Amino acid sequence: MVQMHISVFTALPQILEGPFSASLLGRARERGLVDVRIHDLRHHAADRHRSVDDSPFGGGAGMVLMPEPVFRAVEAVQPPRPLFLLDPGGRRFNQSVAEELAAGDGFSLLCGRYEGVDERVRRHLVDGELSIGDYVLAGGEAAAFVIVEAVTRLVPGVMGNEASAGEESFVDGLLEAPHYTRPADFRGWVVPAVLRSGDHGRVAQWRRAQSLARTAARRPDLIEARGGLSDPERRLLEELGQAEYPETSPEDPSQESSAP
Ligand code: JF5
Repeated sequence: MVQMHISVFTALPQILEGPFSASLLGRARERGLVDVRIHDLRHHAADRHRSVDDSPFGGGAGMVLMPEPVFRAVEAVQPPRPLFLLDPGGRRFNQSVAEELAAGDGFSLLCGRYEGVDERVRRHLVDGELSIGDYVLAGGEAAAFVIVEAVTRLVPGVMGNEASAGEESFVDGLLEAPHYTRPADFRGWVVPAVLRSGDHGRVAQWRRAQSLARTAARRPDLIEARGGLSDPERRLLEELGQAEYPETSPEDPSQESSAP
């Protein structure tokens, strides 16, 4: 078994402790599949007030994360590299980046706070910067959780069902087909008959068609990114991908919804 090592540096460890201990990730940590460590920057503060922030040179509102506690924490821990600063200006995190990180044996994250992080940290301590999207958070902790969850679920053994992790949205560049569970008729909204047919070949074809139709309708950029549709995909989409409920027909009144 190859354990994945992740270290997260933060001034607010309480934000991450709960999320990292819950659900599949918590279970994976207990089972020793992943080693996720949270490091409190305050423990590495250099003054007796345990300060981690100070006012900006040049003036202005807010506070800046000081270099001293950050350098001291990282130097004391010698965390797995690469070490990434979470910042909206970083490389955009997506499924491909998650796969890259999951292929390695570990990495570390530094959560910014306040108005920003002293530039010396960016220039002389971290190996890169990651962004989870174009919005501003109060701190990097929420972004750290997104990245840790997206990466660790790709580690073999972390997910309950080994097949699931690789079978979803973005793994082949498409959105997922609709999912249904019991009851077969919920308030008059029925499950497409093909999913109850027991014909695994037809189910697989229908799902593929629905994935293509949904992606073409909602995220045409994803279709573009995979180089458009192949001829067989185009035919499949025309045949099965049109309606959300292709099984519904006047010949089959059991499929008709009576809901408004
Ligand atoms: C942060 C100073 C970083 O806001 C973010 C973020 C947005 N997308 N990806 C990351 O990070 C928090 C706050 C203050 C630097």
